[in-house]
Amino acid sequence: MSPLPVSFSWGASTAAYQIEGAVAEDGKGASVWDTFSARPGAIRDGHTGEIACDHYHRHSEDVALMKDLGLDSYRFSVSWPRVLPEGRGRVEPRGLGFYDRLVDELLAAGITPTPTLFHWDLPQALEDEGGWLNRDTARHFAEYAAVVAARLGDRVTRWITLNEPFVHMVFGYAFGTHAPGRALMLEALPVAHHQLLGHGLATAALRAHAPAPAQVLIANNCTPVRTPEGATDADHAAAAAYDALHNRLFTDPLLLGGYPDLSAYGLTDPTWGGVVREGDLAVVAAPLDGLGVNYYNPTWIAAPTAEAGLPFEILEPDAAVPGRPYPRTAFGWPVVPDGLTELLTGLDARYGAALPPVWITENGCSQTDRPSESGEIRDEARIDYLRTHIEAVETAHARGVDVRGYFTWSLLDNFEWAEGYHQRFGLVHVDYETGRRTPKASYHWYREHIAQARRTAP
Ligand code: PNW
Repeated sequence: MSPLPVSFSWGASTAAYQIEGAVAEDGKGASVWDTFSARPGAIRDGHTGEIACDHYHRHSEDVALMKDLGLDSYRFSVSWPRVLPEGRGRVEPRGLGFYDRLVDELLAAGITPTPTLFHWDLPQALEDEGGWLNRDTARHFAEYAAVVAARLGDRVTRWITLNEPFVHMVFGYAFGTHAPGRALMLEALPVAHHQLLGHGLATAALRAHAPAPAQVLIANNCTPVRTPEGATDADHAAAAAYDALHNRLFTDPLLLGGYPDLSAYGLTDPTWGGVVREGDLAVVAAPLDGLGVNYYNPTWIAAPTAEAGLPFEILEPDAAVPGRPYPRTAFGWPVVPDGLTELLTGLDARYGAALPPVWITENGCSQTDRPSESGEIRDEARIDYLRTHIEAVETAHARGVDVRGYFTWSLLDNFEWAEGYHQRFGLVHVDYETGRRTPKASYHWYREHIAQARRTAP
């Protein structure tokens, strides 16, 4: 396997609501996740992010773990309502101060801070005005980006605007299984455009307000779309329709300046009924310094069996690929490392020179990790997962894809959204009773992997 270059960046990711806790401390405003997790039945077993990993108070201990791990970069998210409790206007200095100190601690540990500005915790005050269904939210997002850039941008040089606008639109606004809990189905589509517009406006704001040159990325959830064996033309058409919604709805406007054909969804008006306005696409397509890719698994698609509804059907992997069961994570997600090579080489083939350097901004697996009697956590399946997915990145790199870094999801076990604390994705185990951190076997493996990659890199 051709090794990754010495400049390759090894990292780990987290997100504010999933780890910080301290949801009402130091003047923080409410976010949609504070509201949603208080809703009976919204989250498995009524869990909330109120305390989470208590990272807000234990950040120094967590940075020490990252330093020991040997990370080059750490991807975290800034909580918008910590910085702007009402979503706009008044800045809360204590909230901003937290990230200021975190950045200093990371830099002192030799770790490149890679903040994401929006990882789903919209200020509730903005949700009350329509959230991402309201075009104004895009403008407020850019104002918030400017505030953060002015404060951190002398030291932070790599930024991520949004995390997974697709998953946020679908779970938050189409199905309602995530905050803000709206079930609008295809009526949620404006959420995609307003997030992308916000991304474009924020990109300009970061470049204008950060004292140091700002590299700007976006982190998309990407899935290679597969069809079952013996697929028909109708199955291939369904797969193309799914690809347009999950992947190309975001990468096409960002990289090519236009939306994909959405006629399979009954959308033929290029303005989406006035949502996409003149000049918007040029804002969205502001040149990116990198594309962040969050990869978990491929999606198998067939033609819909039911009348009406969506133009595709998502297949269970075992139904799509009979006789070859994939290993599953605790979440039930199939483990398919070659899907990551397929995804990366597919992006390269589709976008060519328009594809900026790629960072894997999330990749990881949930397991039911429990300390053994001796206190060790032997998460061998996670080690396999990491090793095979990193090899898949190496293969894509050897095939010419300009991939610059790999961030595993996640540094710590954390609040897994609608699943509460039931899914553990961390390299570090968190005891939610005591807050105690215990590095798992995968932590030690990743540490060794990073050290060895550095020693042997060309
Ligand atoms: C991502 N899916 O979410 C998020 O960026 C993280 O905050 C999250 O903890 C992580 O992946 C693990 O779930 C996803 O159903 C949520 O395909 C759901 C899906 C994918 C990503």
